[in-house]
Amino acid sequence: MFLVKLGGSVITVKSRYRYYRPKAVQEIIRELKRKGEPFALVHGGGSFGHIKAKEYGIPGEITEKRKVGYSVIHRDMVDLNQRIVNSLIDSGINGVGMPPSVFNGNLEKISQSMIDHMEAGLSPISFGDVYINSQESRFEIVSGDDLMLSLAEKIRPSEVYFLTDVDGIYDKNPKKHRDAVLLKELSDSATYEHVGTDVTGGMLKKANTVKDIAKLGATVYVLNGNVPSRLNEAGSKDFIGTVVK
Ligand code: ATP
Ligand code: IP8
Repeated sequence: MFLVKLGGSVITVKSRYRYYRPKAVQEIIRELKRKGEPFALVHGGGSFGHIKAKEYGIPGEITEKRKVGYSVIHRDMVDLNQRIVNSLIDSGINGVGMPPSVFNGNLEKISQSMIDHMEAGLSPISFGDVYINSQESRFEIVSGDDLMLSLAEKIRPSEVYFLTDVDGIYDKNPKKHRDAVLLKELSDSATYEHVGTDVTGGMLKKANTVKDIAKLGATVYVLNGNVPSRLNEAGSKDFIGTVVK
């Protein structure tokens, strides 16, 4: 049993609103299937989530403008989720989309429902989403990385995979610095640059989440989702990516 986060940078083009990358998703699913074990998936928002979240100022207090934003972002995220569910079903996997907003972003409840689905032989796929914080009259965002941590706490998987559009975690942003070095293991001196429209914390948040999941006893692999064959090389000496134990 393993967990996978499909990064928004792989499944969408982050700078182009609602630009989906179906072939990238299909190729990842093919490799996941080859592993031959049950799995749960989480995906990020990419350009279906972050662009409108920034435009409408979500997270934030409930206002008329943000109500429009909430509705649009949730619609777009469910749309992205269902495109991936379609690819899973077309590949013979019993994928089931699970929107966190229906659980008011309660990580414990979402994770439990995902576990129930896995126990019934299904492959749940949840995602970063908007949700209502009714006590504080706010609209919030739960990130896919938060969900991954919560799920790992409950499921205690032996292996967890984070797929992004770069080879792993570098000592600095490889898209800005040509001399960036890929870290085979995490180092505390690494620096992280924020992607323009990202409202949830980017690679810095991911690096911290990865460390927290590894502390639970899992081996965490951060790898390039555009080269999904690496999913099946994890654990070998030829693996290209960052490994955190
Ligand atoms: P989403 O949150 O939408 O799911 P994601 O999980 O795909 O996105 P991002 O938050 O986009 O991941 O993080 C990947 C990006 O982080 C890379 O495209 C890279 O430019 C940037 N980045 C910044 N600093 C670093 C670093 N030190 N190492 C690796 N990537 C970095
Ligand atoms: O991309 C955020 O999830 P993430 C989702 O995993 C939204 O951080 C709605 C912006």
